[in-house]
Amino acid sequence: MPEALLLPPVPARRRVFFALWPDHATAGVLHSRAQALWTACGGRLMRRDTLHLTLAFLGEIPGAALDRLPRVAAQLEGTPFTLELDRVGSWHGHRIVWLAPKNIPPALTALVGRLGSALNAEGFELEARPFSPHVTLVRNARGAPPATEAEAVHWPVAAFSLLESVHRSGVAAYRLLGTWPLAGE
Ligand code: 2AM
Repeated sequence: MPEALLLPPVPARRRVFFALWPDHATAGVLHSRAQALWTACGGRLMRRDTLHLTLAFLGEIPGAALDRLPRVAAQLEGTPFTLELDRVGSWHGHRIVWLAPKNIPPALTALVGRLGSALNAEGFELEARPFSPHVTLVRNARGAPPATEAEAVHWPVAAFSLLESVHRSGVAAYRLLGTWPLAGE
């Protein structure tokens, strides 16, 4: 059989999004919080290596369009900031349990605004719904989280990333496509 036929097929459409990806220490703290909430609410614990905060969800885009995204990201200006994740909540009848910041840092709002404008200018369509920063910790939970206040998780943010949703042997995973520093305005 020719070698090319043995390679996995390249999907014509790719499911991608920009996100904040936690450093190792922050991911560890988020994971501990996720475990505590999962113990209280049941459902499906998000794996430590999948925890993130979505900035812009592009959905399924043609594979060829993917090449334009690194250029968009590299041109963005932004400043580093610290996220204080101190609010617990749930959506969709408690099925999605998340951690969010009570106060959204202006630098995060500015980054998401610039990213959205730059993506729109490149012809990418984003959802019109307002940005609601959160880290999903548990899915398919069976009950409401026990409290809405949480001791803050301090997340120092100095970069943002482009991710692709992939399925490996039926398990959802994210592939890192690129990371760009918030190097100042
Ligand atoms: P969620 O964690 O609240 O489900 C990969 O799917 C990431 O993109 C997840 O963080 C997910 O948010 C987010 N996402 C999925 N569909 C989305 C949509 N239609 N609009 C905005 N974000 C979405």
